[in-house]
Amino acid sequence: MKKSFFAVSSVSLALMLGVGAAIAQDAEPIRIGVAVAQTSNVALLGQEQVIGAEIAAQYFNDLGGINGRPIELVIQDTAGDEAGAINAFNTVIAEGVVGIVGPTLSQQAFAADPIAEAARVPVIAPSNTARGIPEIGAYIARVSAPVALVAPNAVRTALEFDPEIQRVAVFFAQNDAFATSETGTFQETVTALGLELLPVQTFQTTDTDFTTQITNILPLNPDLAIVSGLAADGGNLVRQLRELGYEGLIVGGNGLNTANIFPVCQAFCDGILIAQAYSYSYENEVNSAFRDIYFEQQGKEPPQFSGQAFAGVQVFVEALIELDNTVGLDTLDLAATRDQLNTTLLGLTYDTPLGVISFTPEGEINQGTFYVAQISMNEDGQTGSFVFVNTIDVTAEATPEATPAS
Ligand code: 1QQ
Repeated sequence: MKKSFFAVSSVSLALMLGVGAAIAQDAEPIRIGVAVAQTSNVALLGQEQVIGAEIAAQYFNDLGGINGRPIELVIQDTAGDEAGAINAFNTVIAEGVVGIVGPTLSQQAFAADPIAEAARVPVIAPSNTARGIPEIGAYIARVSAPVALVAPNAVRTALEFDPEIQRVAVFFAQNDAFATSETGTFQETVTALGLELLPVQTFQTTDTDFTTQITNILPLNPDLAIVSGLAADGGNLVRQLRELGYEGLIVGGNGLNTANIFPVCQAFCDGILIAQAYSYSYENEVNSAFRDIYFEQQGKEPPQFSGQAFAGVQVFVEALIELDNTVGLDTLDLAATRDQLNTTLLGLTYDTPLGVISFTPEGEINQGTFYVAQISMNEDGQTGSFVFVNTIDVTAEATPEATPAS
């Protein structure tokens, strides 16, 4: 596994060497907003983000916080819709956060990010993978790689598993911006691979019965089914596909990328292929520490949404330390801190649980390695795990200088 110390910020090096200062007793905390879904169906995805962000805050505070000042997370529930995300963003901005990690869905980001943009508050999107997120504004960046780069890997892996695949059934939730973006990528991939795209089936993220869509498509004998939705709807669709007799491979999109679908599709979750932007077995110091803390707390390996939320907090922490070292946080008021934090964070390189990452000037993530996992359900039909079945190293092809020195 790759271990790169290339172009890591001085902050990362200091953290790796464990030379952080201790937090002073009376030091004023620096507030970072975490606005993700803690209620509604979207909490199936968002609750993993809270865990990742909290572990990051604990980890970096143990290393001395921001040069001796502690980080304080201001965690605000967005629930699952746009209005909830707008409310949460307004609340954390009013509470004086220097930046926001959130929201959970792209659908929410398109509504809430313009609030942060107008207030000049930097946003790190921990799980907004639709096309067009960094382009929302100058203060919007993401640590969640776009589906356009991540999702095709699952289809290619399905073809490696079964080279006989020809006819592909595609389902997507048409009321969700991410699912609409992701299905576009899936459909382009299917066509580019020379496969036959069967008539595309649409649904709503609020749907629970998919009989119509499934009975439309099963007579056409699909060899592969691809589902772009969220966790509850996606899990139910998978379950009903199997109940109605579909036996081929299933690719699930990022909305199904959580063990929280296990209670929904139960034994029928078995075998779903899902592309990943994080692997718990990635080897670097920060991921080992994150993985250990997560495992101790949760009794299982950390999932992608927790890893990305950790990385979102890490970006703010390391950029704040850099800003303190270069300019001095005590010389800046809140507005200037937010403004300069945004500029600073876009310029650094970070050694995170996701690997070494940086940003384009627009705030798009540069990330080198992606993965594909397959769900393996245990005999009880209730518990299971994500088994990593493929690693795709983009960095090795694109930027050879970023490969390890040793
Ligand atoms: C998006 C997503 C979600 C499915 C992640 C929680 O990728 O909305 O962009």
